[in-house]
Amino acid sequence: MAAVEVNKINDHEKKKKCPSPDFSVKHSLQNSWTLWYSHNDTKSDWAENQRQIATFNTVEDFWSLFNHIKKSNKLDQGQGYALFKTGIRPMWEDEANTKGGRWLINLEKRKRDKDLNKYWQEVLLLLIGEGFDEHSDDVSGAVVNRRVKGGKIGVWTMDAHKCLSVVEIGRKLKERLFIGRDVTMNYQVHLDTMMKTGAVANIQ
Ligand code: MGP
Repeated sequence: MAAVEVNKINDHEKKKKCPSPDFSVKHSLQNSWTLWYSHNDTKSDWAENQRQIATFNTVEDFWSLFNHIKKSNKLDQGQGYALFKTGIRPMWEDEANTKGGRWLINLEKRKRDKDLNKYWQEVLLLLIGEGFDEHSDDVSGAVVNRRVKGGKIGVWTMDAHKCLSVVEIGRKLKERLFIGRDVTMNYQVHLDTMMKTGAVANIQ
């Protein structure tokens, strides 16, 4: 058989075995997520500075959003992003957060410039991929902030009294982000934070 014909048959066989992928098919996430943007404008109320940017529920829509927004370590001082399950506001007062708390990861300035966005991306993948396994339902969202002194990422859990869940979520974060001794990470109960800021009156 002529070489050209053999090649034609091979091409035909390859096409049969490996049909070209259908790029119009999107891959659904278990939850729908909403991205928020915040800025520290002391002239207006804190809640008014939280703005919804977009909502997505597929892997592809997540990446097209993430790849098109400013990187978290390039935000201006006082700005931040939050990603929460759709319907939950990124604030203590939301019903889903009132009993909760957050794992807070603090990065000093130099580490912020180098690693903040890398950590944030990993946290987002943990959230949308339900990477906290059976404890994923206890997570409401996460927040990243760029501050003068450094940067911080908070992973918010819905019930600070669910000790096992809180510990496992923290353990997973440490493991996936390769948190070392140069990064401080601790769990803060929202109610305590609210007491300190005087905001507790708003939810009683
Ligand atoms: P922040 O933005 O979380 O911390 O809270 P920042 O700016 O890094 O400063 P820090 O030194 O306090 O860590 C700053 C302030 O925003 C708080 O003191 C509150 O007044 C307000 N604030 C923050 N959060 C997350 C909330 C919230 O959920 N609800 C309300 N009402 N105010 C909030």
